[in-house]
This record gives sequence, C-alpha cells and structure tokens, in this order.
Amino acid sequence: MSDTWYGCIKLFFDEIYEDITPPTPTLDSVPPQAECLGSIPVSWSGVDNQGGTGLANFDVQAQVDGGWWTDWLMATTATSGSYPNITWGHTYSLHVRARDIAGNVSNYTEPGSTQIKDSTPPYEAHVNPLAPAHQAPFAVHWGGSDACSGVATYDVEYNVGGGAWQPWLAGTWSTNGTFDPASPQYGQTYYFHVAPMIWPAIPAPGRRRSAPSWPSTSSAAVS
Ligand SMILES: [Ca+2]
Repeated sequence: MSDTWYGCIKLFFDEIYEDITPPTPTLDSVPPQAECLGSIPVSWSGVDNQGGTGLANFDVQAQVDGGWWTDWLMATTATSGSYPNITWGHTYSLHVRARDIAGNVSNYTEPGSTQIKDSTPPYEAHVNPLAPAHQAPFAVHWGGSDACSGVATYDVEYNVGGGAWQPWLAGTWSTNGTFDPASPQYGQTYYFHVAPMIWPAIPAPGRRRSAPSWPSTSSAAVS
C-alpha cells in the first residue's frame, strides 16, 4: 500500500512541480518610428506551459544599429517600459525572454525595431544685427539651432525697402555670406531673413526637409 501511495504522490508532484518547460514570451509590436528626444514605448507578455509553475519575470535587451545586444531590463516583472536615450538616425531593436517560477528560461523573441526620426523643425534662427549703413559688398551673418538632428543648411532671402522677398542663398551650409547685389539701390533699406533646414525626418542622403516657415528675425542695412 505504501508503494502505491508513494506512486500516487510522486505522480501528483511530478505533474505539479516538475516543470521543465520554459514559458512563451511575446513582444508586442514596437512602433516603426519614434521621435528623437523621446523614448520607445515597448510592451511584452508571456504565458507558461499548461500545468507549469507560472511566469516569474522577463529579460529585455536592446540593440543599436544591429550591434551587440545589451541588457535593458533584467528579471523584471513589468510588462511595459519606455526605452530612453534614443538618438536621431539610429535604429533600435528590442527582444524579450520569459522565465517561469521553476527557473526555466525561454529563448528571446524575434526582435522588433524602431527607427528614430526628427520631425521637429529648428527651434531658433537669426540674422545677426547689421550696422545701420553699409556700402556693398558687405558681410551678413546668421545662425540657427536644432534640438535633435542639427541644422543641415540655410536658405537666405532679402528684400529691398520691405518689398517682395527674393532668394539670395539656397541650401548653403555656411553661416555667413558676402552680399553684393548687381545694382545696389543706395538709400534703400535691405532686409534679410533665414530659414534653417534639417535633414529629412528619416535619414535619406541628398534630401532636405524645409522648416515650415521663415522663423528668423529680419535685420536691416542701408546701402
Ligand atoms: Ca514552465
């Protein structure tokens, strides 16, 4: 009878406690793109095998541009997080594995990847103040600032006496130029403004994306 009883108990405990099957993790979809200066929202879940000991926690790793996997959250019981410190132009991948109470650990999931974009125009642009009077040619200086990908190029326009804006320089990376109109109108006031450009939202060689407006202050000079 004792053998039978032991057999029953052993069967019982085998079924309840001898969990040698790892759980199955799931990485929820990560956004294909995220804005720089932000973070990547990530969530995950998992399920243990039928009759298993149950989920204990997760390990989440991250990878930049296909490099080495590095630990982000280890043995976490959380099922979501915001991956921080992301940089424009890079691609971040994440994957997750699950651990059950018996200590069985799954393989990592297939990774999900997010490309970091910059869709925020430069936050500042200016034309340096000019002296009240100049004789052409004269130098004009300008600048701009962008919080993320940086200013790529500038477009600079001018007008005479408050008239229509006319293109002067387009797509220049320089922050100064020598203004030398073909026929300077002496006695008139010349105004300048500048639009800084950033690279495309998603890196693509050879293309620029315009700032939506001409955010600069204008400066005046009398030739
Ligand atoms: Ca299990």
